[in-house]
Amino acid sequence: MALEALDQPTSSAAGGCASSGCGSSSDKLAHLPEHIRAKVHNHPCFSEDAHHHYARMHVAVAPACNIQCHYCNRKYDCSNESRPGVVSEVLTPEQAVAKTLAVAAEIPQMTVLGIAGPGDPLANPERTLATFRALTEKAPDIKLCVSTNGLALPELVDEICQHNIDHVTITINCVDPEIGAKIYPWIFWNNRRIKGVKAAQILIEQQQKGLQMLCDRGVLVKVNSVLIPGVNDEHLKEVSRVVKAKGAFLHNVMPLIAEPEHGTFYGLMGQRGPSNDELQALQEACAGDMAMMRHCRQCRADAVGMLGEDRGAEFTLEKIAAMDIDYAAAMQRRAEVHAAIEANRTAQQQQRNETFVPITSLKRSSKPKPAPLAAPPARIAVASSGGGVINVHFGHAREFLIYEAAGVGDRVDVRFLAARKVDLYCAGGDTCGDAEDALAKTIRTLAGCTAVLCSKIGIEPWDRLEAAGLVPNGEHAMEPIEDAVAAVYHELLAAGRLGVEDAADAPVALSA
Ligand code: CLF
Ligand code: SF4
Repeated sequence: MALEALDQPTSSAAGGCASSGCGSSSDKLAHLPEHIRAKVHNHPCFSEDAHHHYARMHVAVAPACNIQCHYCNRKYDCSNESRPGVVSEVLTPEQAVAKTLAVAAEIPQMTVLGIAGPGDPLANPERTLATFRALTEKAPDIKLCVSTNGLALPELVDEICQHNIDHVTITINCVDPEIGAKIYPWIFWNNRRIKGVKAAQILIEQQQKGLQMLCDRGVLVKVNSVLIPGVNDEHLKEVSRVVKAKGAFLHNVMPLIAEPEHGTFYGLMGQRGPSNDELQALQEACAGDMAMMRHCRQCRADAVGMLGEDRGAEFTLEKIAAMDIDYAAAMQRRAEVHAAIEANRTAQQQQRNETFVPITSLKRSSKPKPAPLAAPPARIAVASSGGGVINVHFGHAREFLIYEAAGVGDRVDVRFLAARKVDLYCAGGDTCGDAEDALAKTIRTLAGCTAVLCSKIGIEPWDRLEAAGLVPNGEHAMEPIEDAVAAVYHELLAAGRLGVEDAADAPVALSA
């Protein structure tokens, strides 16, 4: 089952969108068979559009690991999915089930329960499978998901398939044992520690075997790869080609994060991670072979909430014990919330279609000329906390979503590129004392962007953004992101901010 793409890589919009190719995930997934669409439609990791609307949670039930990665020191969560340097509290399966039911009741848009650490879930099969077993029975409306290094996968595929698990992630950093030996110093295999190229070879064989078995059984497989400059950067294109040929659904290339304070081998030896541009270039290079995930947030092994947020502190064991959960009632409420979300997604799609205005109809000159062919791309940063709309004050943004808009023929293509985390610029109260510094960091994080869209922005950050060459914009609050990005792209073109010298040749702003 090899599939070409998950969401279309771009949507087309012109102050709305072109009548073809834009819109909600239902449209973006239209090329997929119905049973596949049903599996990804509300999975926030497997569908880019779904991540604006639905949440996930992880339960950290798996402490042990059966391999060693050079980007891990085991004090922290498994770095194959998690941002290095965070530590999750290990739960028993019973505690994990109680927590999942509590979160499902309190955050009804949570659709997926994943196990991703803090070690390798399949190196802890009893704990992982006991959790899945109980949740299959008690919360049948929650999708189950697991992330693994793949070493123990082939032996557990049949059992995984019995537990209603439609989504598996395998971290595959290489398909060449020589490269693997530079990433994995050892594995624990058949009660022995095996080192070097031999260890990497076994791991790779197990990963590929497990991938094939899952694909043969119709399970959707996402492949995570950690991009390690100078080690596997060039090689990841080959990885993408190989896993696609086996039937992997999605490839998530994540940046290595290696800091000396994490105490990992790479961190201590000064191995650098990739820059944003290097990561994007590699994603583009792999995208020719298969659909790429670009919205990963490298979550904690106990993350709770929308992908960009973490509400874990609301669900400590103490707080859960004090909750009285009626899950039958919660399921009813969850179904209602999901129906409302779907109605909202459909309405957003309809709005886009109705507001579509082709670039050629927005000319200032009386005689329409063709739009600048391949008008230059612009990166536009967006502050959003979900719902697919611009709804976060600049000073409250913890991350910005980076979109790229480009004029192609008579339309604007809008595509999502990445999420970039920032320090909170304004948390209110006394914490704003450090705002100056945080703002400087935010501006650095937004390097390469032309404009920043948020629901509101103060005068001081407005001036600082302008001084840094960025165009701040708070005029599209609560508008669908892709529509707003397309509209602002028009405005930038009309204002000559995108290198189109003759303003008469540029489309006018939508508001003109
Ligand atoms: Fe969790 Fe992973 Fe399942 Fe998602 S996360 S086990 S597939 S439910 Fe998602 Fe988080 Fe990235 Fe993982 S954003 S780290 S890809
Ligand atoms: Fe660490 Fe995860 Fe690698 Fe195990 S698989 S060594 S927990 S990063």
